Amino acid sequence: TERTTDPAPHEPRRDAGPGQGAGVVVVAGALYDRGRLLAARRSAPVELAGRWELPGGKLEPGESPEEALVRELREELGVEVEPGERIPGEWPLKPGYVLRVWTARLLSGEPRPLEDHDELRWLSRHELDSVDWLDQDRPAVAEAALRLPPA
Ligand code: 523
Repeated sequence: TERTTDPAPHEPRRDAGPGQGAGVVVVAGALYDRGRLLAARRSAPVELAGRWELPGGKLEPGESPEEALVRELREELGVEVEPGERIPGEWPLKPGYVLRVWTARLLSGEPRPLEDHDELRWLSRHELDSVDWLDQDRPAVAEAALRLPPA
């Protein structure tokens, strides 16, 4: 069912009742460059700090997931990216939140940890297990690895 009113500006976007929508959608990018995948270490909140993730953030009202991904990676990393395909599946985060992942290709810029992260690493296929990924990101990282383009 379509909402008839927009949520308040800073409310998370929610769809209709139980079983009806995805709740808050968090989009993340499997960002590729020259045969490597970008991993980002979270600096906040405390319970996630130090763990590695595919960078991204919450979908805002009116945005497509691809638009949200481009915006989040620009804000957090200072890069321009081109979204590719959706990695099949979605993974539950905290209650009411799900993670959906798209591949993305680096178009310009060198990623820097501008917001939310304190370290970034480009990982080649054989290095993917060298960081402590957030549990919820692991299945998406495994799928992303299968799609890693050649160097
Ligand atoms: N995750 C997560 N994995 C992952 C991302 C991008 C996010 O588990 N790859 C979780 C972490 C948070 C929630 O999703 O619990 C929202 O992600 P966050 O904080 O990166 O989203 P933002 O940047 O939109 O959030 P605000 O800083 O609150 O705007």
